[in-house]
Amino acid sequence: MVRLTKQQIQSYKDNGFIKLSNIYSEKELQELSEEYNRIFYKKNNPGMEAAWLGDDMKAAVKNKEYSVHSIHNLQYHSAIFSHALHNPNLLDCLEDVMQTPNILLHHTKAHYKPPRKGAPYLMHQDYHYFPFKKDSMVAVFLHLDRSTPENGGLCVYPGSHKRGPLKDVGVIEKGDAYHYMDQKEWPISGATPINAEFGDIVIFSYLLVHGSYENLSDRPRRMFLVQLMSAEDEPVEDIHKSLGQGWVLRGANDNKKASMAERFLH
Ligand SMILES: O=C(O)CCC(=O)C(=O)O
Repeated sequence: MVRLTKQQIQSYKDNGFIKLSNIYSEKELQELSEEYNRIFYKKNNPGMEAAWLGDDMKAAVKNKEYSVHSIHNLQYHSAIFSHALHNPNLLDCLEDVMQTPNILLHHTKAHYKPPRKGAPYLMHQDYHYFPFKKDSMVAVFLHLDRSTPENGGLCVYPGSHKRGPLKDVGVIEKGDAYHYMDQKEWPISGATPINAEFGDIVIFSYLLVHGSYENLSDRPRRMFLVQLMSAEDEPVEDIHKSLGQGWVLRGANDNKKASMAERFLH
């Protein structure tokens, strides 16, 4: 059982994020790491390219080539990832951070930033991708490599979540929407880097302004991300419907309709 201290909960409230170690065992982390590599290698195809597009991205990388490979909904690819979603230490911490015993899955994804040309993520709030009425949404960012600014690690504007939804200046390119902040107002260079060891997680609010650096180093940067919401919350818009959305990871969802007519809805 891993419960957060009052100070840790307060730090999350003040900063909008918290970094935690020793949530997963060494054995679990090794299994996750090996399975991650196996899946990315076995399923490798050009459709996994997921780096953001647009002029702001080109400017951020000074017109160099950049790339990030992504697989979504990993629990549909391997039981090792479904198992990771049910980790009791993780769910204990999430209960403390989210202040609810009823926790639902929104979606999962993995970003593999290759060495030397790993794409940055411009500073953004996840809110704009999937707004919810009570802003209960958090991300769990599991580091599967030691991460620093050199290999494309995460960075944040601490406390920015308190300002609520901020102006989004993103673009739509080739039919996909990319949501991010005005990069002059919220430059990556002004953000606070989060240095993390293999296995560390960062839990952060979907209102926290965050991004990540280019990977110009000679090592990869792998991450697995789980997005979750409270069962007491509901979406503002009918968007971003991922496989497995609404799966109850802890507690119960008493708002879930039980009629036959709605059995195929998610
Ligand atoms: O992969 C990363 O470094 C950042 C990903 C991210 O911020 C996001 O998907 O919202």
